[in-house]
Parts: sequence; structure tokens; C-alpha cells
Amino acid sequence: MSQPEFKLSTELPAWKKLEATFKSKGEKFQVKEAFDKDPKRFEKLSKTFQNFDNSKILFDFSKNLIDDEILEQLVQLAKEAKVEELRDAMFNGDKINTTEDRAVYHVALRNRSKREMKVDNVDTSPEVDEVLQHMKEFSNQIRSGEWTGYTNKAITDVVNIGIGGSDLGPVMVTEALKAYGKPGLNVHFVSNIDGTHIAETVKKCDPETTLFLIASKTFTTAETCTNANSAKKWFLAKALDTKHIAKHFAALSTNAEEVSKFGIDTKNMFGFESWVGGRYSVWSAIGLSVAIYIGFDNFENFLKGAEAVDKHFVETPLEENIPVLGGLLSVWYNNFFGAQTHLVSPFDQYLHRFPAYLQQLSMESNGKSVTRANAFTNYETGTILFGEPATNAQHSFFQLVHQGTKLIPSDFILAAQSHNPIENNLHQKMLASNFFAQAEALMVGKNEDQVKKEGATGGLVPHKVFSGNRPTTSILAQKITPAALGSLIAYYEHLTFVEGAIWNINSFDQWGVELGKVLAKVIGKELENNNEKVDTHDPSTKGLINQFKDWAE
Ligand code: G6Q
Repeated sequence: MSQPEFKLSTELPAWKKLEATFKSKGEKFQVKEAFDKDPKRFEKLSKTFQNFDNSKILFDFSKNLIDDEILEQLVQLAKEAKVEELRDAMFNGDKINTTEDRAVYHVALRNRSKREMKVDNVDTSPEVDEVLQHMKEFSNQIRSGEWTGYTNKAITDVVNIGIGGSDLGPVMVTEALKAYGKPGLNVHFVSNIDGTHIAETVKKCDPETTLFLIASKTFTTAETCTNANSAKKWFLAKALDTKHIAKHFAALSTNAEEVSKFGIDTKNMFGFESWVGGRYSVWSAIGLSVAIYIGFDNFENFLKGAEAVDKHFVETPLEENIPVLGGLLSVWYNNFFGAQTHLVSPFDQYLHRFPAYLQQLSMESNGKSVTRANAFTNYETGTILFGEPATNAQHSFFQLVHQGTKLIPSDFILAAQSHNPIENNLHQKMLASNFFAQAEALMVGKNEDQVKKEGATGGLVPHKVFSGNRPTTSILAQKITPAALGSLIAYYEHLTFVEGAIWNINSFDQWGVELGKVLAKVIGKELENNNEKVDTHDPSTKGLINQFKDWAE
């Protein structure tokens, strides 16, 4: 793909126009007044997404600091930044990840309508289907007990060993869809190189009934290879014979050579292609732990839910396009209001790992400062995404969101129907009331008069004032089903895409994680002998390493 004609997004006419609009009305914008002026504001600025199974998700953007004119200018920015062209190039299998010369084609993994989707002139659909078929058979065998371990017992524990994109997706999705999990089948995730992670995990498992999934696109990642070797040792300490590995280890990878070197039969390998980026890989073989846990039909619905958002993203005009609106709002706050962060709080305990998942998606994708035209940016890019499930978050950091000095655009997510409607649905109603109340409070605030009317006097008054006018997007699903979750993830994927396109950066590489890895290798060698002090590095690093050596066992 050729480089965009513009180097920096600030050169675009729409960007300049938005700067002027921000000064003339954006910074003074009062969302409460906007509601008073426009009785149709909620209808206009909330969009209902209809899924393939007819279930719906309502995205309410109306509590954001925009009006028709601002929205029009933001859409114009998307046009000038050629968001549509880049989107079409992605769906066309073009190599839009230019620094790695790769297509960005996770959307082909959820192409359940099986239309032709080509990379390098080869249709990806047959290969995607073949792997899914293999995943289906394998997951059915594990779930039914047909697949047995080396002592003929059914598998009770599945341990996914992977890190980053080979971990965060499967962990988040299995947690989010726990209500669909097979009772008696446990899934565990080992990612950290800290020995505690694998040691504590295998304590809960029996080698005779444990299946390890070694999830690594490259099969060379230091943490995963080390953890996988420790798992193999733990297994062989009881199973003794390496021939039993075939029943207890499978690989999710693109690297057949390294997989067989590890001792895994390539029959038990589930492949995918280099056009699947790590943080976009939960839809691929990397999702095998999910398929085993929730069953293949549910996994397929998860894919279809994402596919439905893909379709919406491709076919809907920009001004109605839900992920486009989400991305434009993010740019509006980051680049014009100077917001640094984006809070995502699911009002849903099952979604407790969703913010952690989004952190990688957003920050690894858009934490860049060089444009696709190889120039350093002169504007802000990647937002700092953070979050925790509510209502817990309300009792910790929401103070800063309500009364702090920073603008924190926030997304709140709720499902109308709970998987656990206990106490006559009392819990869900309390949860929902907080979901509505938080967004309302952030918008309406509380002024001095109200505070005084409530009895506060003197110096206490300003402490009890809430400025309000703090933007939120409320996302209301009917229920967190596999389909709805697939849609929610795809919404954030495409929102991240839109941000990156407007910032004119490559959202699909991650060179920033390399330097630390290289240095860790060098230092790893230096740590081999505790008696040999190091004399290299900067004084701080040297001092720390030598102190570690003194104190280490
Ligand atoms: C994600 C990144 C990164 C990657 C891990 C694991 O986009 O590329 O998080 O997923 O480094 O890599 P492997 O799957 O190759 O072990």
C-alpha cells in the first residue's frame, strides 16, 4: 500500500477547522444545554446495533461534548484522513501493516459467510475453515471425554500457556463467558515468566487429566517457551515417557518447525497465518481454550457477532457508523480537549478482564509517535486506556473522574439481563441503577446553589460541588452472550483502527516492545553467576543488578 499523501494529520483542512471550532465553542460546550436545545438529541446520537441473531446493543453517544456541526467536522476529518480507504484496504487484504509488510486480516477469521477474502491472491476462507473444523473436532473430543490422557482418563483441566496477544484474549473471553463454560472443565492461563504463575497453576492440576495448549504465534517467545518447558518437566515427572506428550500438549502457532522441535506432534498443531496480529488473534486458533470451554457452537457465535460489526463498519455511512463515531470522539477529546485517558468500566463482573484486554488493543496499537509517512507526529496519539469493573471502581478511582482536574472520557457497559438474576433480580437492578446514575451524575454535576440548599455552608461548599459536563458513552447490551461479546470486541477493534487512521500511524506493529526484550537477554546472561559483579550499564542499572546478586539465592 502506498503512503498517504499527508504526513501529519494536523495538515488536514478539517483538523484546522476543528481547532477553530474547539476554540469558538468546543471548549465551552455544555452538554446539558445541548439537550435543552435539541429534544431529539438522544434519538440522534444513540445508535442501536442489530446483531446477526437479532439481539441488540445500544450505543448512547449523546452525553458527549458534540453537536451536529462538530460531528460533521469530525466526519470530514475521517474523510480527509482517508479512513474509508484504509478500512477498505484492510478488508481487501492489502498489506497495510507496512513496517512488517503484512496484511491485517483478523477480519478474515470471522468471515463466517465465507465470502472470498484474499491475501496475495489466495482466498483465506478454505484455510480458516479447515482450522475451525479441526478446532471443532478437538474441542468436541475434549468436552465429551472422548479424548483421554495417557491413563485413559478424560481431561479435566486445560492450561493455556501464552503471553500478550496469546493470553489476554482467551483469558478475557473465558472469564466473560463463564456462564457458558462446561461445568467440571477448568481452564487456566499461565503467562508470566514469574515461576509463581506456573507453579501455582499446576498445583491445581493432575498430569493424568491436564491438557496444555502452548499458544504462541512465533513459538519463540521467551516467557512462553520457558513456561512450556517447565510444564513439560512437571508432566513427565509423573508420565515418564515422552510418547505421552502427544495426548497432553497441543500447539497454537504459525511455526511448525519450532512446534515439532518442542516435541509436539504437528497433528496437534492449530495453525494461523502471519496476517493475524497477536492482539487480534483470539478469533484464530489462539481461541482454542475458549472453544473448548464454551463449546464450538458458542465460539462460532462469538465469531459471527464480530463479523456483524465488521459488516456494519464496512457498509454504514461514517456519520452513522458506530465504531467510527467512537474513534472520532476519542480523537476529539485527545487532540482538542487534551484528554490523556479513556476509561472503560464494565458494569459486569464477568467482564472484569475486559479493560485489561482493551489496554493492549488500544495502547499497543496506537502508542506510536511516527506516522505512516515516516514523520514524527506533532500531536498526541494513543490514549491511556484504563478501567475496572463497576461498581467496585466507583469506590476507588471514580472520585477523580467526578471531581479531579482531568477530563476523563468514559465508556460504561451494562447488560440488561444478568446471567445470575439472584434475589429476584435485585442485584442487577442495583447494578443498573449505578450504571445510569454515574453517567447522569458526570453529566449534570451539582452546582453551588444546590449544595447550599442541601445544607452545606462555608468552606465545605466547593468540596461538594460537581462541575458535571464530563463525557460518557453508555453501551447497553441485552445480554452478554458470545455474539454480543464478539460484537463488543470488534467495536473496540475498529474504534482503535479509526483512531490510528486519523493519527496516520501504523496500528499494527509493536516495535516499542523490542528494546526491553533485547536488553533482558543480555542481562539474563549476566545473572548466571551471582559471584561475578557487572561493570557495564548505567550506574543505576549496574547498582541494582549487583545488589540483586548480593541478595539472590
Ligand atoms: C500483540 C503482540 C504480542 C504477542 C506476544 C506473544 O499484538 O504481538 O503481545 O502476542 O508477544 O507472542 P507469541 O504469540 O509469538 O508468543
